[in-house]
Amino acid sequence: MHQVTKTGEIALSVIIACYNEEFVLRESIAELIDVMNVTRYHDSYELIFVDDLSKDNTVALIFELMEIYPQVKMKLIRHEKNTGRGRTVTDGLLAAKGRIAGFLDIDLETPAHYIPAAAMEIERGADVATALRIYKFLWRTFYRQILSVGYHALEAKVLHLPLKDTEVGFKFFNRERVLPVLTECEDPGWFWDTEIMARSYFAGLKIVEVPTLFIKRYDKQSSVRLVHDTIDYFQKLAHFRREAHRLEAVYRARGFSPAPVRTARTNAVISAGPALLKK
Ligand SMILES: Nc1nc2c(ncn2[C@@H]2O[C@H](COP(=O)(O)OP(=O)(O)O)[C@@H](O)[C@H]2O)c(=O)[nH]1
Ligand SMILES: [Mg+2]
Repeated sequence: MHQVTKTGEIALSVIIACYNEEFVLRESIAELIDVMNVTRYHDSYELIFVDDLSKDNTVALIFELMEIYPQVKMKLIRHEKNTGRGRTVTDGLLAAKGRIAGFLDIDLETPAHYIPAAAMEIERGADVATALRIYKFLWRTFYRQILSVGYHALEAKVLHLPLKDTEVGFKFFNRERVLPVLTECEDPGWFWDTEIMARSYFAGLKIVEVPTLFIKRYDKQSSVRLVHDTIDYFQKLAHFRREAHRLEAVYRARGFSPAPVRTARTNAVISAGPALLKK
């Protein structure tokens, strides 16, 4: 399944959506590059930074990182207006060159070492490999977990979407297969994550959920405004319902039914590292 990559060709694009990342960027990029360098993609990956008009020193730091790691292919796209996470990731995906392209939140709450596992699923024929967060139980994150479970129960009921974690900031795609779906997505913000997953599902793309350990950080503040963003989400979900049902009807009228969503075996995740190590 693994295709041979010609010298200089990009096999994997990692998009880093940046918004005020000064606090985490240097350490996270070091960790990400450490991971990439031991994979078979060590000489065929690119990092695409998309800055969503950060107010801190993120952009200066990106230029610095470009100098620190001259051997790593890096690109920077800068927004003139703050657009939100969805639009930011989209711009990265549109600029990506890799057969496999995706993004991960650069606070690395879903650690970078799951990238090989996600890439492996795409190499094996999945169109979308998305993280399925496994949380360590903590009272501090309990309300977020409840919200997350509630949201996905609602998604299943309202959108007929059988996915367990659509909102995670860690998704990799077969780039060519997802492009038509990507251009249909409308929401520029957080709801984009639901939209891309729903549209992918109803376009018949093969989705794999990869269980990943989620390590919540307490040394930084979340940019999610819990009450505001939750209300926003529910409104958008209600609004998107009609579109999801339309997509489902169109798809079924063509005689198809959506591909079953698969959960990657956890030991596949563990074995993905060595399997993808460079020779
Ligand atoms: N492009 C863009 N990214 C944002 C914006 N707000 C937050 N993010 C990014 O979205 C990611 C997830 O945010 P985070 O604060 O970690 O949320 P949490 O993990 O859900 O608590 C981080 O990489 C943020 O920098 C925004 O306005 N634009
Ligand atoms: Mg986070």
